[in-house]
Amino acid sequence: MEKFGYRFSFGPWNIHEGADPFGPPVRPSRTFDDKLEVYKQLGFDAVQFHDDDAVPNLDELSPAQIRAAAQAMRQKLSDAGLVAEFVAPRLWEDPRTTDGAFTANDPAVRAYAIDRAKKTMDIANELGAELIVWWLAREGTYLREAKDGVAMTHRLVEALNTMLEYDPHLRIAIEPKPNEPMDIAYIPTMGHGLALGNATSQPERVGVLMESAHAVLANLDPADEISFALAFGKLWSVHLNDQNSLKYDQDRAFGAVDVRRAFNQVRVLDENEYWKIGMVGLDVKALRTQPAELATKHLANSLNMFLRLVQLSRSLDREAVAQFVATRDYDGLDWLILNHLLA
Ligand code: XLS
Ligand code: MG
Repeated sequence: MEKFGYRFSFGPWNIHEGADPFGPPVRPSRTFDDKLEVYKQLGFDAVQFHDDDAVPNLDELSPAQIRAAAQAMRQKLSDAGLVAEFVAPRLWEDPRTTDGAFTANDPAVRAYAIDRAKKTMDIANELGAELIVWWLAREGTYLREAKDGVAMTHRLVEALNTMLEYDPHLRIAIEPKPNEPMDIAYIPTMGHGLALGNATSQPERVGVLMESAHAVLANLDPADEISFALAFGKLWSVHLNDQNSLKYDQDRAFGAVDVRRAFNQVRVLDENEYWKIGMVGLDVKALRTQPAELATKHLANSLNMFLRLVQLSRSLDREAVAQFVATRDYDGLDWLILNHLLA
């Protein structure tokens, strides 16, 4: 498979059982080892981890036990010819974090969140991952009167500072999302993520991860969100997927809803040589109707879509584009692009 120098990743949660808020799992769980086989079969290079994907039940383990478990995972990865792209603290499932983690009103919960994030960094180091991802699932509110928005923003900065101080090397990529599970989240877009990073003690070590569905949920264009972060040298990872308008977070296969929107994400990444910068993460979910034995096609489809779109971006007649732009013939340009995508 010609991958044009790109490296691809996904998380173990992307092979899932199909439960939704209204119904139970529809497919049996697959073991982590079983999932590792899929990575290689489908041509992926790296695994994205939540801290407890790498070290289950880590809250009950000593620091030494955590390190040992992470070392064993690193061995397993290297035996499978894979690497770890990032580790993200899972701060949204523990009963303590019901009302937020870094932005909980209860100081004991905030202390737990920081402690857990430090453990995540230890795990990342043992796995050889260079990146921490901050998906701020419960940092927001259902009621705006419930939290002090100014204080909460400062708390997020303080949490980042504490982490940056705790580990002198790891970089942190903030993954913005405007809603879900919270009604309204504190860091909804790339702009918010970049501003937060810039307010820290070591801005050069804080960047962003752009997820397509999250941008769509914010009613923004994912390619523009990518461009904005790239312009500041801050796009350190992506979660490409798709989303059918402003609904629940769908994590559809990349390009499955809007091929042109997907094309523009790939075009912008490719024009800016993203393959030299970061990995292409595909944060996609199989449709709930998909039978268990067929429930990895969403990953294959997404990877193939990315590669097809790289080819289409590279074969686009750039001179014709320039001509249309020069004459402000944007309807002409529109047809050039549509025709190119339909060809
Ligand atoms: C959210 C992701 C999430 C992060 C990592 O979109 O699925 O798990 O990417 O925490
Ligand atoms: Mg994601």
